Amino acid sequence: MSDRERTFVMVKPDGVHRGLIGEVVSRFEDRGLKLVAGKFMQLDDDHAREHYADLSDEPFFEDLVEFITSGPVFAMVWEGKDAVAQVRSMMGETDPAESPPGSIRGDLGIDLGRNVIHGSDTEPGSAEREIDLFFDDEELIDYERNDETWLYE
Ligand code: D4T
Repeated sequence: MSDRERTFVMVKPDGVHRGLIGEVVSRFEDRGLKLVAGKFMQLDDDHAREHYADLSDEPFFEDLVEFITSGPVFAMVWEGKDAVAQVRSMMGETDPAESPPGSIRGDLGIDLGRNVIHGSDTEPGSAEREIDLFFDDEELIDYERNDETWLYE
């Protein structure tokens, strides 16, 4: 049980506009991860800058903020065994063109600046920080999926 953790995931504006929310959600559900929060929202400039604060010195930062605020996003929290690393491996590489077929970005994207999905990185504290930035505690729902006894030994 101690390896169960939560991670933050977001379908970016390109994924929303391309009708990929359902596909992304299905992949995590099918894997056995548990959705504990979800919110369809429009990021404002301040929220975007805070979310991507660690990239603020990058040359692509302003374009990234403009893109992520250009349309709605679907923010989620997923829970399960090693959820942060599992979600990162399911996403593929940052650049979809370098992501293997079978990964979310490898199947659903082609260009670096339109990579469909964000997931917390594996730095300690990253997932918690992002979950706090997008969700209040009462929006995180504790429950048991009724297939958990078949997903976990
Ligand atoms: P996110 O944070 O969106 O899940 O992506 P990654 O964790 O995989 O990668 P990242 O933080 O390094 O990049 C954030 C975001 O910026 C875009 N980007 C990245 C870009 O437009 N140009 C670039 O050169 C890089 C490196 C893509 C993802």
